[in-house]
Amino acid sequence: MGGVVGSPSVLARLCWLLATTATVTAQSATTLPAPGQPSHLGTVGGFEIIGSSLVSAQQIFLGTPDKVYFLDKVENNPSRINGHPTWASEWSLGGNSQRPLDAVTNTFCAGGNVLANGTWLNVGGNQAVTYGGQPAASQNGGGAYDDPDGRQSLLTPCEDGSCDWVLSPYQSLQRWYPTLETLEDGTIIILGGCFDGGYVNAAFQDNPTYEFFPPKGPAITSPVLQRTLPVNLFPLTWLLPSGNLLIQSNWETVLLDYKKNKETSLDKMPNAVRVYPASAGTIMLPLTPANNYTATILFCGGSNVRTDQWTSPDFVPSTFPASTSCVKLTPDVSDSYVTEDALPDARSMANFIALPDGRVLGLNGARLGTAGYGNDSWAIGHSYADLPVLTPSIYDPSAPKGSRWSSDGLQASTVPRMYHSSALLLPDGSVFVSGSNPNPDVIVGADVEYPTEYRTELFYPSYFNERRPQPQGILSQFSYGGPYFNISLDSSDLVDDMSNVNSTKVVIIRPGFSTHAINMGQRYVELETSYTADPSNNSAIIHVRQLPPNPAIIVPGPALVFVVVKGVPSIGLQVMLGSGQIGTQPILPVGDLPASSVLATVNQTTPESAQKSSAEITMRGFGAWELLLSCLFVALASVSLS
Ligand SMILES: *[C@@H]1O[C@H](CO)[C@@H](O)[C@H](O)[C@H]1NC(C)=O
Ligand SMILES: *[C@@H]1O[C@H](CO)[C@@H](O)[C@H](O)[C@H]1NC(C)=O
Ligand SMILES: *[C@@H]1O[C@H](CO)[C@@H](O)[C@H](O)[C@H]1NC(C)=O
Ligand SMILES: *[C@@H]1O[C@H](CO)[C@@H](O)[C@H](O)[C@H]1NC(C)=O
Ligand SMILES: *[C@@H]1O[C@H](CO)[C@@H](O)[C@H](O)[C@H]1NC(C)=O
Ligand SMILES: *[C@@H]1O[C@H](CO)[C@@H](O)[C@H](O)[C@H]1NC(C)=O
Ligand SMILES: *[C@@H]1O[C@H](CO)[C@@H](O)[C@H](O)[C@H]1NC(C)=O
Ligand SMILES: [Cu+2]
Repeated sequence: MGGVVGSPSVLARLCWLLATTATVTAQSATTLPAPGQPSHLGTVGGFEIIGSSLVSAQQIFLGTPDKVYFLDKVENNPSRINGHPTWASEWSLGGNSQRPLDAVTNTFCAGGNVLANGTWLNVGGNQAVTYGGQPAASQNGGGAYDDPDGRQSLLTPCEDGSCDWVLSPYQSLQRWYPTLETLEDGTIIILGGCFDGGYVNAAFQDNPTYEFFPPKGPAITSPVLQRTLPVNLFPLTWLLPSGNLLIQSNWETVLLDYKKNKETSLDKMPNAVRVYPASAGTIMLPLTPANNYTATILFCGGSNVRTDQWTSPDFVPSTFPASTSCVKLTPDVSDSYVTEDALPDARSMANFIALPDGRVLGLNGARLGTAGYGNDSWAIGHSYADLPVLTPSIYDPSAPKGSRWSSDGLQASTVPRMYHSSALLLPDGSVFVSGSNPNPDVIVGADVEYPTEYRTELFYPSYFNERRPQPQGILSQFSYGGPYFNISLDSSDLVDDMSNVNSTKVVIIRPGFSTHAINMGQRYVELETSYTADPSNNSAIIHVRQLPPNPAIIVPGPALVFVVVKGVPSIGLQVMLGSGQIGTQPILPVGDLPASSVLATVNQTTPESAQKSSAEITMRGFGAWELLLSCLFVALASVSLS
């Protein structure tokens, strides 16, 4: 045996390593208090205006369960901080109160995402400007807004009002309109952008490269970004379970193996341009045990603009119809796009939001035109888009083909959400919607068709007013692999019907960083579960597998966990995925999951019936503790043998 397993001392070290890893996991993974019920009722299927933001919501993200963070561009917002207009803020959901934050650089059209340690990174933005969005005389402060050129800033969210943006010690290349995607080790890749700005990119100011945060050496040239001028800004990018990145830019699609700097071309995008400024609605569909965590990306809407048309003097975006076309790609499996049910309304600039029940909410945007604005005679005010689409639509990936999109029962918003709008799933399952500002500076007034928008709404999905499940036993930290854990649902959680346990799902959602019709890093992963149902009181224990042992399926960092019963989600709890540190994540052996079972109906009057049925005992899996114990046993045995 020694020859197969190794020397006793190696074996003992291995077991010690395993023991310490298991102990660290066990220590940090405390159980969170069961979630409660929403604090208020909602107008189901409709919107409610909940207030006015301090800054316009060009970029938003959920930093803590209670706090939404806003980033605007440098402009003349009425709120002030440290002697200049406010360009960043924090919205407390519980208190419905706001706090100005001091983002000092111009975050105009920046990108963002979150590191494995919970700190958010904001990268890029435009040069320093003065009133009206005009370039400032000095790029190093001074002038009307005293705003240095936008580069890299960091914010570690907080619940106590103490946190603010700080400039990063590292500064990337200038990047206006970059995309940020978090990687398996919780670092962030930063792709593309341009040095100066404009409606579309141009060779003289192109930055067709990628780099990393924290830095991993000089920026690397990306051939696909080089080939796809002028429509290579905010390249649509997803980390795939294979560890490759899908990059979609202008009409091209590639897989980037960023570890080897190698790109492989897939088929060209059909029907419409999906990247900015055509700005389709895009999302990775739920990764589930049923699809073996295989990623399919959905692209809908955008605009069918020829590459040479973007810079043509004859091109009038504001009258150019948006597309209804939807296509899907499963890039780890196939090179080819598949036609999907079309959108009910032509739409550019749609935000696609993963709902906890597995459906996708599509909202915001316009029927005509694209992202962008300017002083052109044909612009609507300054807007390059017109005819807002006010009614949301919902996509159900499990519905039969032909009926996956529907706006049935959904009411229109009263607020046009044009260029520079954003949307975000909240822990209570409502969707936070804000922004719209196709203007060079703050422009408001009754005569302005598409003003700088501060009104902020919630959209309430169909489940909002239902009694929410209150699962007990959700862990505060999840590991990649490792032993399963239990959560319990009582009769009320199962809507007094034990059979609802069959459709109960435990899902993890990263709501992402919302800007420019993209929620960077948004992801939905359903965990593998089984159950032991107890007919004596209509309750159930859900046995929940930890994260799949592959951080490319869902990257480390903060996320929300929902337990969904009969399509109704619990209030999402914020948890930490992985170690909570930037770096290679520990991967633990995957523990067995007990088979699902229904306990035998025991007769309350029989004394032995208090005992659990033997079926339940045999179901017990071979978890990490058993592994550890047997490992130690083997180690001790081989030590005493030598
Ligand atoms: C996370 O890592 C970044 C980069 O090293 C660092 O700047 C930041 O302070 C860290 N955040 C926390 C909460 O440790
Ligand atoms: C599921 O995916 C894994 C990892 O890609 C693969 O090893 C396995 O064979 C797949 N299983 C099925 C049933 O397709
Ligand atoms: C756009 O027009 C406004 C008002 O006429 C003017 O103040 C501003 O400088 C113009 N902006 C650009 C970028 O030309
Ligand atoms: C999970 O619950 C089952 C009963 O359904 C129990 O046998 C098992 O020990 C529990 N497992 C853990 C890890 O708590
Ligand atoms: C249901 O009854 C079992 C014993 O029969 C008990 O262990 C369990 O805690 C009960 N569950 C709930 C949610 O009341
Ligand atoms: C779940 O569904 C299966 C198959 O329909 C059924 O046999 C089982 O009893 C159901 N479980 C519960 C708890 O109702
Ligand atoms: C439970 O006990 C009652 C009364 O003693 C009896 O009528 C019933 O048949 C028993 N049920 C089962 C499932 O054994
Ligand atoms: Cu922009």
